[in-house]
Amino acid sequence: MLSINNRELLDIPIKDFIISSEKVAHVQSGNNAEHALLVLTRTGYSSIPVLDVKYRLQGLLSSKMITESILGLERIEYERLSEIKVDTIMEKKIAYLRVTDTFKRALDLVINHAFLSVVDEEGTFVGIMTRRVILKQLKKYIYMNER
Ligand code: 2BA
Repeated sequence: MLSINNRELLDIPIKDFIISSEKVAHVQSGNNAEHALLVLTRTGYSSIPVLDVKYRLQGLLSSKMITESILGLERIEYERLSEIKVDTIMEKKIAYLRVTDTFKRALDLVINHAFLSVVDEEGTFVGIMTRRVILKQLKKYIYMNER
């Protein structure tokens, strides 16, 4: 059985593992669904953070949320995309991290979320922590302690 000092890893602050905001694709809550779909399609990500004009985290938007919003009875009503605002279709109740959180909280949350937005004390978006980054750190730590 693997014997590692769990606390050592779990207590590490997440600060060093954040993908900074400049590298993260996002949309603004006031954008329309057409623009949002363009961003999601161009970047290839299935869901991205929604921010307000002051860069505060507002929610999460996925292509599925957009498709559902234009689903008519018999057809997909693409012509409605430009009328729909992101803040009316985004997920508002989302899990997120604070910059001061530890690896343990990120690990707990990432089981159900592919990525977590990270905010500072004022709620300003500073970046994301992805499942990939968390798994990489976990793998590194396990391999290091195996030797
Ligand atoms: P997904 O878009 O569903 O992507 C799932 C995984 O597929 C990603 O895991 C990554 O390994 C790979 N992948 C998808 N699109 C990629 C791309 N354009 N370039 C490189 N690899 C890509 P993670 O890296 O753990 O990301 C988890 C989730 O975090 C992503 O889910 C996406 O929703 C979000 N994400 C990651 N990086 C982002 C960024 N720079 N901007 C916005 N959202 C991002």
